[in-house]
Amino acid sequence: MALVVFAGCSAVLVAAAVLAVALPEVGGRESEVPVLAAEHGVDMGVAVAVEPLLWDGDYRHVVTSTYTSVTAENTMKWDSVQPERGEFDWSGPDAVVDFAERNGLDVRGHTLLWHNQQPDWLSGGSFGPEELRRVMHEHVARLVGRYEGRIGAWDVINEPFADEGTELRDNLWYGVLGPDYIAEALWAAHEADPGARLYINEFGIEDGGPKADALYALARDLVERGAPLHGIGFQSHFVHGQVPEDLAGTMRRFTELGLEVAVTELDVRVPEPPTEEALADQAGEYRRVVEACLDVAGCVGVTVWGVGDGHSWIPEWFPGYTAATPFDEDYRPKPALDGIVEALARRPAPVAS
Ligand code: 9MR
Repeated sequence: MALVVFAGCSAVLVAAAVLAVALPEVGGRESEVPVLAAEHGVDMGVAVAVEPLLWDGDYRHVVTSTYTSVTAENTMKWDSVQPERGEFDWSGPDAVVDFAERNGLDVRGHTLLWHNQQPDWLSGGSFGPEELRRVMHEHVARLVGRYEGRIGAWDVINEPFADEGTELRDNLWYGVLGPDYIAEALWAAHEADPGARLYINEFGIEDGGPKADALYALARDLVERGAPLHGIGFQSHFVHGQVPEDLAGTMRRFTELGLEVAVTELDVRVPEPPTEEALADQAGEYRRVVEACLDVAGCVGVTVWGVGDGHSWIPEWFPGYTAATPFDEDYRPKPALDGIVEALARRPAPVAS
């Protein structure tokens, strides 16, 4: 953007003008989010990447001024944490947890057992049940144990169901250990940190339907068997125009089992090019998702998947779609942020007892 500097204009004014261009609105509506979220007793979280967290002050500013919790977008996944067997890299996870603690943010741990982002030695290894069990227990014990008492909730199992349909996904764990790998991983995580809230995190369940029914049956079985399952994560990667009408209703089915729920990976992708109208509608969609969480007693919070549109997985994975987060590529708040604030401001906060 061209900046016209008039003769005689003081250096301070010029500096102020440059800052006004470079920084997101300080003290804008984003700063209302943490205050309102605290009144409701929920977290408003965001997925973070390590590099910009370390090197980009504007990125950090959005995180600390807007959100109350962080989820590591990639750096706590198996391929980052244990790239070679027995070699653990804590630099990324430590950076996220230290940053969160310095800034008074909660941390959600993501993720322990998943079919993606597994290192070659794991996905390509031909493990028998006993050895795979040992590998799983060691990874979970080291990772969860390292942050005992510091990471409040873990996505222990990520995406256990096939993309479509109602079958358990035929991943490494299922193939070698059978369906009980889920209970076993929950117990391993529980032993490593008895205070952590342990989740199954899934996508494509937000609107109810057969996949949600299958997850419900699994969750009920685990609860009945006394497994340490505490929550269900609703990933909530939505397409503009297709945000489900009754997310709260689907979440309530799970809270009736005594579980908590969370929206764990919210984004709403918009077709290119994003029009003003689409972004205005997207604001309403963000508002509705946050309202759904506030309307469910056991919903503990909403996490947005990406600090800004420049740090979103969407353009790479869904060519033709963009603008899925509440901040634009220059970290300027979008109407979606107003949607979040409106939801938090409109819904009455519970009266403290
Ligand atoms: O946002 C993550 C992206 O940077 C990675 O390339 C991708 C690799 O699989 O994983 C993305 O995060 C995923 C999350 O861990 C689980 N749910 C789906 C998310 C989007 O793919």
